[in-house]
Order: sequence, then structure tokens, then C-alpha cells
Amino acid sequence: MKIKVFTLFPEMLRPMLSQSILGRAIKNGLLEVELYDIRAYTLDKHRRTDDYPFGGGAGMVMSAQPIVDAIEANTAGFSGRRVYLSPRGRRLDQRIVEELAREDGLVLLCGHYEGVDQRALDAVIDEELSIGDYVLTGGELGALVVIDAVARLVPGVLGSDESPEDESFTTGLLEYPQYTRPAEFRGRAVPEVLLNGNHDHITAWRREQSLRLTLERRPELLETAPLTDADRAMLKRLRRAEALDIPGERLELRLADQFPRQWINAFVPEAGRKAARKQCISGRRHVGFLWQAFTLGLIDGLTGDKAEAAWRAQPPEEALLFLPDEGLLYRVPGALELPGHVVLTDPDMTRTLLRAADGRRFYAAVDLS
Ligand code: 4GO
Repeated sequence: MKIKVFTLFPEMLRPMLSQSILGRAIKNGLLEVELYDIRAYTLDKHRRTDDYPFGGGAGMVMSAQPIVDAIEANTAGFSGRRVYLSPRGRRLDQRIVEELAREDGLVLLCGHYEGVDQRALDAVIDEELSIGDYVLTGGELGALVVIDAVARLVPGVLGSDESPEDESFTTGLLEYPQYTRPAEFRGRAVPEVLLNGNHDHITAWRREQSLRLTLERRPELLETAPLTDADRAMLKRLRRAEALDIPGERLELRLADQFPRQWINAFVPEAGRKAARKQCISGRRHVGFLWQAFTLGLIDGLTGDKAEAAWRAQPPEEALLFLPDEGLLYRVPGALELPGHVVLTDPDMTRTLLRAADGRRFYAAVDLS
């Protein structure tokens, strides 16, 4: 990839082009960036490159002559796209960056002051691009943004460890959160799932996080992102989770996936389910759901009234609330009113719940309505 930058201030770009990944790419010949000083081409006897605007108004306008001469003198046999950086341009995004990366070369013209004489643009520019809806003092930062974004798509510029494939916009979604050592920093732990080496769980967790962040911050991206059926199901649950407004922290849905409805049915005695339904009909509801609590260890071996008495005597700090129909799992304050308890005796489910609870002691409350 060959990039020619035309600017009044070539020294503004040099430091960025000599460091880090761009510096390495240029040194290795994967990227060629040439800086041309527009002032070197002026025919004005005072070496001026700008003048007052026809029609009046504030500021100065860059003259056509030095720009057109500079570009024409240095683009013989050039094939590629000639770009002017300007807030009027088509807004740059990753799709356009991909387009630019397929060109043989790029010319980037950087304006200054109030802009460039329109006739220079008409003569030597193919397209105006904007790096965002704001005004800069010059196009140089825009040119650097284009160079940087394009360079990292040039094969070999990123090492194999730095591959662009699962990051934001390549997947059409925002990127999931990343963590590195230490496993705990200022009391904040890295999510357990990333530490235990189960790559299917890690992939699922990252996908859920990407979907969650995209839904929260850039929902419009979901309209064009390539989504699987599982993604759509996850999004439906994330949207419902938002609508429910349960007090407490929603745990990752990946964990909720481990609590199929059949499990609940298998472990809640028929009598308990019937009682739960009756209570529901008689109006004992909390945020629209009837909660049935499962205790984990704390009131081991107790059922019914005894379990409830034990719950009240030693209320848990936190509880797990699972809404099987919604596929949602919450960590809620234990002080919430939880009508009726069933002691959980199945060791597999207990282990799974405890794993979901990060090994801490929790009550699990299950919606039976
Ligand atoms: C580009 C150039 C903003 C952008 C610029 C942008 N401001 N959003 N300023 O890409 C003409 C004189 C353009 C100063 C230049």
C-alpha cells in the first residue's frame, strides 16, 4: 500500500509514522507513506499558499495552484483514490476503510485554515472523507486516522497475535471486555469464566457480552450485524431482562442456560408447584412473579415450614433468582420477601448453582408462576 500525503505541515505526521505498529510496517516495507510539503510547490514570490476568500468572510483559503501542482507533480502513473479530508465528506467507517485498503494507493490531501479552493478539489480529488462530525484545525489528524485504520488491514502489518478478525465492526458488534493479569485488581475480579479454560464457555460469554454492549450502546448496529439464531434468542432475553427491572444484578445468561425448565420441574415436588400456583392466583406476587426459594446448604435437610423458619432466622445476604421462562438469572438481595421454600437435594444442580454463584453461599429462588 502506497500513501502520499499532501500537507503544509509534514512534521505533524512524522512522529506517528515512526512509532509502534505503523513505524514497523513502514520499516518492513509493507506500507509506504510519502509526505509532500505543499509550500514547496507555490509559485508565489512570498511563498504564500493561501489568500482571502472571494466574497469575503473570516479566515483564509488555501490556493489551488500549489495543491494542484504538488499532486500532479507526484502522481504520474498513480492508480488509487485521491481523498480530501473534510467535515463535508462521506463519514469514514470500517466498511470504507476496507474499501480503501483494497486500493493500490491513496492520496490524502490535508487542508488548513478555512479550507481549500474548490477548483483544486475539482481538479485532483476523487472523494471527500470525514473522520467524524466535528471540525479540526487541519486535515492531518484525519489523514493519520485513515493511514492507521487502513494499515492494520494490510496483510502482515498486524502480527498473527494481533489479528483483526474478532474485534468490533469486523463482527459488526462491539467488542467484549478484555482482561489481563492480575486476576484481581483493587478488589475487582476477572470474570470466573475466563480463568477456567473452557473455551466453549469463553466463546459463549464473549458473544453474550458483545451482544449486551451493542444492545446497550449501539443498538442500530444490530440491524446490519450478521447474527445467528442463538444470537437472536440471546438478544430477545437481553431485551426482556431490560424490561423486567428486577432489583439486583443480572448474571450472565450463559449461566442461566444451565437451568433448563425440566430441572426445576424435576426438583420441585408436585405439591410445591401446586401451592405456588395457588399463591400466584391469590395474588402473592413480587414484581409480577411468584418466587419459590431453593436453599443451598445453609438450611440443609429442612423442608417446608422448617426451611422457612430457618431462612427467617438466618436470612441470606444474597439470593439467586432464576426465571426459567425468561431464561434469566439474577443475584438479588436476600432480604427480599421469598414466600415458601423447598430444600434442594440434588447434588448436580446444587453444584451447578454454586458454580454460578462463584462458589459463595447463595439461596436460589425460582419462579414457578
Ligand atoms: C477534516 C478536516 C474536520 C475533518 C477538518 C473531519 N476538520 N471531520 N479541518 O474529518 C478544512 C480546513 C478542513 C481545516 C480542515
